[in-house]
Amino acid sequence: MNQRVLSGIQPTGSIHLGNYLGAIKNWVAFQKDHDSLFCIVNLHALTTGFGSPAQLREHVRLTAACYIACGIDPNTSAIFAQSQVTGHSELAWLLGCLTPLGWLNRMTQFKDKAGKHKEQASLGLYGYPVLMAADILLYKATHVPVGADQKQHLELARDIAGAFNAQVGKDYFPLPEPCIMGTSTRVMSLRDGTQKMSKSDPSEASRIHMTDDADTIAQKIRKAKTDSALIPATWDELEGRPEAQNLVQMLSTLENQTPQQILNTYAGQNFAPFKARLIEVLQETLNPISGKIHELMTQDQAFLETCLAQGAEKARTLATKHMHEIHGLIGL
Ligand code: AQP
Repeated sequence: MNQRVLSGIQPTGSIHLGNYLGAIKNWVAFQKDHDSLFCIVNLHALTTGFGSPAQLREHVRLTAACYIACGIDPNTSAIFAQSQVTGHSELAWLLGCLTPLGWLNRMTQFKDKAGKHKEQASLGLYGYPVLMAADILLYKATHVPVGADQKQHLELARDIAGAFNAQVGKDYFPLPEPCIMGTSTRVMSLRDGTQKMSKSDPSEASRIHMTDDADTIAQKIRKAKTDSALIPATWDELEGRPEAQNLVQMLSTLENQTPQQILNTYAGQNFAPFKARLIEVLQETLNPISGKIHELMTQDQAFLETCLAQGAEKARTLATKHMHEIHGLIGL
């Protein structure tokens, strides 16, 4: 069977370091030897309500620019907006008809996002994981590189694929493999080490954007919350110090070292020299990326539009073939 990779990011703001280390960095590695599709999930972005149409379009372009600047090659991987392939929403409906409410009721992301106002939350937010399953299964993707926060949704996608296969009496959908890789599968907020770094956090200081300039990176890392204890010699001694754990994991991923190797270098010191190195390595990694994003957004909008159109065309061809087969299996 063909190995195929699909993943995506919501165009809900500027891509941050968590998106990069948890997802995009791994996509770049996968695209070398896998048929790859990288979606900009603008339908998912509507699950918390409609915003400004102009801003949504701009965020789709910004996300595409970010994918390319981070190393996704639009000549080999399809980069496209989810809304440009109607199969995503159609398959979400069909899969929704097979998904028991009991499965959806277990989803922690819905509980977190809906909070105390569950009755006011939209059907879209509730059905978010079914749309995500459709994104993956529409292309019969076999591998889905994501951050740790998406693990539960991917398990659901596998269950839904299994339910469809059982219903039609055929192993039509491959069961997609979650690929949660590396030491930064869950990058935490710079202000609160118990919260995930996320685009929707109201505090800009909680995250590093891929578009941040060198000074902004330095300021955010200098202000990043730590504690007054020294850096210990072993990982176990970081127990109960979530901010310190987060920064050690971040540096270890960026330096391609294990967290223990980082601790070996900085054990017994305060966070000043550690943070100085983290700033340096973040600037080295992000400066070329932010420069490329800026160039694409200011001088190369036509190129971005062409990449998105070509990516959508490639995705649509595959989706149309699969939707035709799915119609046949169901009797539509
Ligand atoms: N903090 C993170 N650490 C590691 N991986 C992460 N991902 C997201 N945050 C982290 C991974 O990035 C991909 C896209 O996720 P997303 O579009 O849902 O990103 P977000 O920044 O979490 O988006 P929002 O709009 O701010 O949503 P909420 O408020 O729900 O967090 C996924 O592979 C994800 O795992």
